[in-house]
Amino acid sequence: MPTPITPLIPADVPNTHRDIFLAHYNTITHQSSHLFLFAFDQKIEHLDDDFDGNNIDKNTRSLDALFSLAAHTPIGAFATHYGLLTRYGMQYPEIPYIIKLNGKTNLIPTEQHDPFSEQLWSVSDVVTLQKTSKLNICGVGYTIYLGSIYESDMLKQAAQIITQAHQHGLIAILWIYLRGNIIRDETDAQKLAGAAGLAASLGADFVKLKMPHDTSADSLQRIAYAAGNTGVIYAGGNLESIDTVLLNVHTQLQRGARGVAIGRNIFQRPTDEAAACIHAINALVHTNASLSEALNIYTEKKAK
Ligand code: FBP
Repeated sequence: MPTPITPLIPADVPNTHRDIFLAHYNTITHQSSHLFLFAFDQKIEHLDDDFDGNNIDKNTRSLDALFSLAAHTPIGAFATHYGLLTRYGMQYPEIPYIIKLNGKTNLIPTEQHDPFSEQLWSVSDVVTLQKTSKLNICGVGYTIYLGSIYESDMLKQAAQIITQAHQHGLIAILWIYLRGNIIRDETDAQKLAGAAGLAASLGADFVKLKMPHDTSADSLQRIAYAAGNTGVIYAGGNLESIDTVLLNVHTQLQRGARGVAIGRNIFQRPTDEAAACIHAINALVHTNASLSEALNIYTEKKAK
């Protein structure tokens, strides 16, 4: 297991909801305080770009196949938009869910207009859905584009969502991307450390960031320190070889990250490889496996 970290129950979680918060936290972290999110918000964020094309396996076109993959593999939680959950969640009630509450497409380039990702659903929508559906909804997610001229609007929405989520015993996760016409480098370690500290200041339980281009121990540890007791998890990015994916995850975890949030590097592979990839990442994130152990797990699971 990774070094145990006592789960922190934020002060804005009422006494009546502390056990519920802890149960959600332990579910999505497999009681390790480390988080493996299967990120699946791309249907809004990238429209159909990630679901068809060269090197993208055809199974990726089936939403049922993707929910089924999440249901039958050891992910920490499946992060998806509220609308998709209402359409597929009841068929896959065993999945722990994180519901993304805002979103925007990739049609308008940043050079033309700074990004603003508007809130589309509220925490109270989530709480109502949780009560009526009895689905295993463990938390909510929200994206901020730091450096956009609209960042103050997104900061306010994020702050309100985190507070309301905690009041209902839900985990709050921020996706923070450095993006806007003043941002020259989305992977600058100093600014990413700033984003990590900002997430802590808003009260987030986890913050998802892009990996800095400087992946030295100093750089990644600086970001982890800046986040304090908010867990830093890193995004996956474009499809890469399995060796590269597992090496990146291993390096991030060794250098202070508390997990990963990966989408395309899982779902763009054929189903057997995607499942094997999830098993290998789970071993790294939740059970502290070595890189060679994770690679062996991948090979064994793929062969089955
Ligand atoms: P991937 O692993 O597919 O990169 O997903 C991680 C993610 O953060 C998604 O949650 C999100 O849709 C996407 O990356 C955003 O990427 P972009 O930098 O293109 O906006």
